[in-house]
Amino acid sequence: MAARRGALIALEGVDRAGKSTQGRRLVQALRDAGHRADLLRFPDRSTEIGQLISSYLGREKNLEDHTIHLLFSANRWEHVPMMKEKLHQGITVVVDRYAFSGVAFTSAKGNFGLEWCKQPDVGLPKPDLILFLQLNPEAAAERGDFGHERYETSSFQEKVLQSFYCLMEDKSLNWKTVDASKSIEDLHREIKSIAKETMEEVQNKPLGELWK
Ligand code: ADP
Ligand code: 2DT
Ligand code: MG
Repeated sequence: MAARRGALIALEGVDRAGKSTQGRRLVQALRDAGHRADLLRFPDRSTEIGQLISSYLGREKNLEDHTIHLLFSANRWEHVPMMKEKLHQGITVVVDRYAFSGVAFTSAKGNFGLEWCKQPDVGLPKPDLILFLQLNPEAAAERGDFGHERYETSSFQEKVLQSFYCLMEDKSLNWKTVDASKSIEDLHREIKSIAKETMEEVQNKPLGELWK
């Protein structure tokens, strides 16, 4: 029998929903429980492509809208060999944002269809679970002001949210919506439990290809 593989778990959701907090907590808890688990975040600003993306987000650099979309996708593809290796070695990979943020943010610009936005990410490792951290705008606002990066306005974020809802209609993906207004601890417990269930379920199943 082939060795058991790790699960690919994506965290998505609106700004300040707690994706980064829960990603760190989840990986730590899985490790504490004796599982092998690693956290990745997209964009990964540490690579050459990631540095370009970071200067775009920080408004130091202007890039044409198609161009930046493709760079976000390239920033995922450059990690694919490493992600596959980890998953096949039995390491669970938790990603803080993934292709769904890519599609939701570009399509929120208005002049981009969902299908065009999805194309560059077709064939990426398919998440076994996409946890959508749902939080209403008022609750998000209580967690602090927006930063000063591109996209950080409430009108744009509302459009992003509508794009996420369109993507969630795709029943070939395992979306699970969780209530992100809960305490960090309660949400962590819920996420950990769903993650562990998924890890059990997929360990002997082949890794899928996204949107294929
Ligand atoms: P995201 O990565 O989704 O933007 P973060 O994890 O960075 O969100 O959290 C945004 C802010 O909200 C941080 O200050 C964090 O400490 C706080 N926070 C995260 N989760 C919760 C929660 N469940 N309840 C209250 N505050 C939270
Ligand atoms: P954070 O580093 O705070 O998560 O913000 N984005 C992200 C895109 O526009 N396309 C993508 O493919 C991804 C992964 C969301 C990063 C910002 O970049 C946006 C917020
Ligand atoms: Mg974050």
